[in-house]
Amino acid sequence: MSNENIIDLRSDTVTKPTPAMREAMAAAEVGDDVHGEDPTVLRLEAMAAGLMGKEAAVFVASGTMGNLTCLLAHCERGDEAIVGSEAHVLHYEAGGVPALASVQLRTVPNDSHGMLDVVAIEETIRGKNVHFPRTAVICVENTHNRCGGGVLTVEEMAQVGSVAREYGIRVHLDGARIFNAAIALGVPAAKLTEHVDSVTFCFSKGLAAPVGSIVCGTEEFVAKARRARKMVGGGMRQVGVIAAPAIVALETMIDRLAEDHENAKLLAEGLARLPGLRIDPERVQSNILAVDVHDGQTFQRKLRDAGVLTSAFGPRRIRFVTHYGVTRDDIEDALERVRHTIEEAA
Ligand code: TLP
Repeated sequence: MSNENIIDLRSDTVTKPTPAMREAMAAAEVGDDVHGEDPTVLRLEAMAAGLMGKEAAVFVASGTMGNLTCLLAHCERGDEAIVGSEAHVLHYEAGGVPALASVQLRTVPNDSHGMLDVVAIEETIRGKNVHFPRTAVICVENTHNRCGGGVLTVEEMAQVGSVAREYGIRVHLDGARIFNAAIALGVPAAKLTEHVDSVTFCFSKGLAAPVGSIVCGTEEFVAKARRARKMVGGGMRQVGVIAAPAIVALETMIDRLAEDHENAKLLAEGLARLPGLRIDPERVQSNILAVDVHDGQTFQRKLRDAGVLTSAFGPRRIRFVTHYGVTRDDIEDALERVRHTIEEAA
């Protein structure tokens, strides 16, 4: 099958830069960013900090590097971080936090849209005892990838913040898709970060920039994260060439995420009507769909043969992600191909 015929719903990470991004890359003013001399990076960091309502920001290579540098900055060796049982940092970051930060990850269950039970958090926070690790930070994720793109509300973010404050613990937000959450709720992203000490978000997912994520927090925290970034080899040089498309992403790509959410709804409604697929369209809040099937591997293979690419959350749970590279017509086409695939198998 030719590439044009493939509908790639594996992830919003597959998005390609827009023409305006490519132009911005070619024209970017650059300098040595490790010396703090890249004007484009400085501009991007100031913009991102402003959008998150934080004092400062540091540009990093990826979402994984964002989470790792934040945990390095929040924790000491042997500390514990509370994370959701479905957290990206737990499942998909190659064990980097325990391996490289010497921080133990302790889970509390995520509910179906990704919220952590605050009573469970309280019960998990360690008391003072020579035997115990120190609970340093609570990590939340919004939107929540493995919880089907679930969105945590401003109130839910405040609840986590309030329990953390009560116990003198920091909160880190993996906001890889924070703007999807903000658009879904119709609130400025800064409302979702009011109660967190650090947030990382990605330019290279639904915002379609080719590379990069950013960490935001207080000046003091960002100075620590900047040092941690250097430690893990993330000090970059004339990096304005990749900061420039990230600026274009912030300027032009946030509002259009609503289209991805509409397409995800449309896809969910269509899939829900097909035999053998279980998904509740009411629960689709952003651009990620989790669909339950009997035999995920076979289903994925058949869809791939029909030119529809998906990814898997597990042997019986398939993920579809809508994004900039997929139009409403593509969604209708994909639904038709899924329907045909299921009919053929029957
Ligand atoms: N997620 C990727 C894969 O790693 C699974 C995807 O295709 O969705 N936090 C969250 C919530 C993420 O979804 C991701 C990427 C990251 C962090 C890591 O970002 P990168 O890939 O830039 O390291």
